[in-house]
Amino acid sequence: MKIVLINPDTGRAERIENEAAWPPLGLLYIGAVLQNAGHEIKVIDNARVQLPVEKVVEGVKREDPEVVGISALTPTFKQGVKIASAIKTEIPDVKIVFGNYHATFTYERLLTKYPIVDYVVLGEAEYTFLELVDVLEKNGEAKRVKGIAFRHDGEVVKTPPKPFIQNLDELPPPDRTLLEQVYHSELVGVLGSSGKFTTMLTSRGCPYNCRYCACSAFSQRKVRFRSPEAVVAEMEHLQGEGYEEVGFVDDNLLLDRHRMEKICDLLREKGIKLNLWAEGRVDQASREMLRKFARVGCKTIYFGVESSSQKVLDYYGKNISPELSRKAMRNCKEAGIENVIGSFIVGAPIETREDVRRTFVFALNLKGMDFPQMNVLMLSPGMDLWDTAAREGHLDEEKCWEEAFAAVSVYPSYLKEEELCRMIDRFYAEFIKRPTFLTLQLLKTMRSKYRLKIILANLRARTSFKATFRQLTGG
Ligand code: B12
Ligand code: SF4
Repeated sequence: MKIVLINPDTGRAERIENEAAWPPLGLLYIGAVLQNAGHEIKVIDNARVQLPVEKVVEGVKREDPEVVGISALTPTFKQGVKIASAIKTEIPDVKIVFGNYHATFTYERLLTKYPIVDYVVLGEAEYTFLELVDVLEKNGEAKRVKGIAFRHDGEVVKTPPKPFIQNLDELPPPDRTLLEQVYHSELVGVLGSSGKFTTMLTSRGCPYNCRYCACSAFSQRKVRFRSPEAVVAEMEHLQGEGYEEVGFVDDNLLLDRHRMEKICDLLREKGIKLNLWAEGRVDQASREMLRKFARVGCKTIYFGVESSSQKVLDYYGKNISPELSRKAMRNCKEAGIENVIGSFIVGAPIETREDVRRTFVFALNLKGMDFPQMNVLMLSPGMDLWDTAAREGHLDEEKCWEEAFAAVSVYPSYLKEEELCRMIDRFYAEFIKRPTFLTLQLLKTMRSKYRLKIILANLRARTSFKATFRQLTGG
């Protein structure tokens, strides 16, 4: 069958941070599995190419597919529906299938409100989508496919859940040739990678239960690991394909320290030289593992620091302390990781202005951290804080299910979203304009071939550091 898979844009003029920066890896996994079964696949990453709806539809019409799959995260859901409706108008017989986080958590309302959507694939989709396509091809009964939802006699029907893929090594690697564009990770308008960039994963799932994160519900806290050998074989292949930089997008990459060390050992043995990006928890930042990771090319690591207030960390269900964050940053510095980013979340309903300020002061003084990423706590379906808000009557799901909302606009809170955003703008300006920060980062950049290469890439692409600096400093 001919199948088009679409990663929609947000449809908003102002781009969400990083929206176009990283490839839609889920679609590339699905595409690889469907292709192996003989189907013909076209992927449109509209988050990247940002075409207007009519142009996307034109592209789809040219392919004349029997099935169109739409990836729906909360920020891209409404645009996904717009694109799907326009496609259905032009190709009425096409089957429209929605998947990914937002579709999985809202399938019932989605299928009730939007008759143009025929099926929702719930959760991990490679084999479920394949089975659904087979059933559609043979005019079989959809109810035999596990892990989907659809309308039947005016009712939304959900089939029994599909078990998770236990052996991730059996999956074919994601087919990155399905994307026409070259990706360079992008940060606030400047290129953030030294060369050709892609993402990959070494595991799926997370056993933790942070209340602001949908990964635990999506993976039902079940973790599955790829073997280090399979991970390294994929990286060797990527190097052979000319990739220079790889970002790991696992839910919880550093969970098993010994497995990480094994991956690093194998990368070293094979002489693989890629620049690597990773995300991790501060309680999984062992110095020995980080040392090995830095030695095999880990250049950038994001740590979820979240807050300097234990009260707020406990509210988030994060199970860490500010002291652990300090230690993780120290360990990264000692291990020689070049870019250490602390990711923070402010705007918990229980957080006062003073709490937020204390977190800013903490970030300003966090030794070893190169840059902070300060986020406002947003709620979307699938998160515990979303479910709690609905249960406690702070949020009417019937009206709100299609969008994300700042927690302070939902729960009774001390602060308003606009004030938080203003505080964050001022914080960035203060952070960046400190002479100590500027001097240290300048020195680090002058000593780092990697950073200099990124600057060169930006000069070649004529991006504007000035505009980014102005945006970050509000000036
Ligand atoms: C990499 C990443 C990004 C990248 C790229 C996103 C992309 N194009 O996939 C960047 C940096 C751009 C990004 C940005 C944002 N992200 Co993000 N991101 C991730 C991350 C870490 C990994 C995604 C990934 O590649 N996973 C690996 C693949 C294999 O899994 P997958 O995408 O889930 O795909 C599987 C299924 O979902 C399903 N599926 C996926 N697509 C489709 C389509 C169809 C048709 C079907 C049937 C099935 C299906 O099948 C796939 C294979 O099993 C996830 C968290 C996570 N660990 O998953 C968060 C996550 C997806 N991001 C999230 C958020 C909130 C954001 C931002 C809003 C952050 C921000 N404030 O700016 C933006 C929004 C960008 C946008 N345009 O929507 C949330 C989404 C929550 C939600 N309810 O939608 C997540 C889940 C993180 C979280 N903790 O909650 N993100
Ligand atoms: S924030 Fe990280 S550790 Fe917490 S549940 Fe999400 S993926 Fe797991």
